[in-house]
Amino acid sequence: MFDGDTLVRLDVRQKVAEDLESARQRSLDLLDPLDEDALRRQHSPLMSPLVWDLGHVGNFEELWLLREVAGAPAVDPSLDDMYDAFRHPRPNRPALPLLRPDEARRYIAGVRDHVLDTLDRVELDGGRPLLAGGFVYAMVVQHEHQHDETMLATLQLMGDPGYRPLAPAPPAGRPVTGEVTVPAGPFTMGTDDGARAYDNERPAHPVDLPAYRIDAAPVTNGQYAEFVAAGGYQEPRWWTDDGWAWRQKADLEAPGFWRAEGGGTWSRLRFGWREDVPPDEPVQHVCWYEADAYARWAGKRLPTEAEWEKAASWSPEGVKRRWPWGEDGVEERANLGGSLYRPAPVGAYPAGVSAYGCHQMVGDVWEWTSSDFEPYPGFVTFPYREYSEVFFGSGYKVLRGGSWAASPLAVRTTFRNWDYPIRRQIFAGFRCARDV
Ligand code: AVJ
Ligand code: FE
Repeated sequence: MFDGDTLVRLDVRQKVAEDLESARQRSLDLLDPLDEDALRRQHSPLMSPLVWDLGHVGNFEELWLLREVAGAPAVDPSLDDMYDAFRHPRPNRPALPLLRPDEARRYIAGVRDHVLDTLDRVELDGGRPLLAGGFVYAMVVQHEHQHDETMLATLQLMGDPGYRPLAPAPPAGRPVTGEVTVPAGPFTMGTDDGARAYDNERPAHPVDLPAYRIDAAPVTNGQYAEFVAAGGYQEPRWWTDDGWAWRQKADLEAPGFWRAEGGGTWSRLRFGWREDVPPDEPVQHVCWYEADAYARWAGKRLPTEAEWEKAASWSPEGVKRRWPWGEDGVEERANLGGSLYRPAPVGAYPAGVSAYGCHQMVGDVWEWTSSDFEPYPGFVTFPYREYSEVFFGSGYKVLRGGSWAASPLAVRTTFRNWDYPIRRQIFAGFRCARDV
């Protein structure tokens, strides 16, 4: 006989083992088609060699689940140095004495075997906040999925040979136009979920917003192409001063990976293969400055992250939702998890609308907000400063919602991502908002 608590703990362990396993399967599958050179090379100075990501997820797992949780000795202390992201910034990583792909795979598999051996004996509810509700395990699973998304961004930047994953066709879209109005009033921003959420999503706190309008769907390629055709990249008045300076310096003319084909039509490179730009898909590979300029041209602005989160997670009845539509059921309701390898067209997930009527708030593309990455009132670092705290106040802009490449285990309506306003290697787009 098990009492209720024992049953809950058994479920948590089983879920942990499954989630670790599926994250690892995803990492290995992503890299499986690549030869040793493609894994070892640096495809962009913004990114790591793919074998570094692979070893790093295993080292992160070793540091937290073996050394910190189980008190195990280091497998090899030199690996801790090599996979320390702060000691070795991305441009320097190709010069490291990286493990060969087979060595990296063996290292991370060894760590994993040891982790699964220790899982039965770990005291999840013994009062250590790190372990409560399985937090540290969820953190390691999220970390691996985050690096899987990072590896997909690297693969998007890889030149020859193109990467051609097997992917089903996305579901059909349907027109979604216009805006929804979110009435004035307070909502609960962030969460107190100590089992999954990162420190930067906590604590839950009230935020009172005036009424605003927000687009019912992300801005599409077709809409963005109108901005380009209207000379948006030639008109400083749509851009902030910093944005215009960057547009000049980087010679921006259109979203990343687009090429003009004449007569106002565009092609794009997707994983190294050229194709027509699909007009109904949310635009991606735009930087914050481009998103901000488009919004001004359209007579609107970017939403603040509070506006984004209220439209995504709050209901008129005053209930906070984990997902825009409710508590579970991501399948069929959002393009997350990476299996499509692209955004789906606008309107493809009518069952995924938020209470206020916004489509595709999670999945498809990360959405730039107007907000800087800052701590919430009452923020407490947990469990390490280098996840969030060291990035506060450094000019990062917040992105919300997760892209097609993000795992449902690593996204929720309270999840906060961040990057510099010049960056467009991530799978980022946006929607607009305005005052009522
Ligand atoms: C939260 C996506 C900005 O990739 O830099 C991975 C996540 N932190 N390893 C990043 C992360 C440590 C982070 N982002
Ligand atoms: Fe990392």
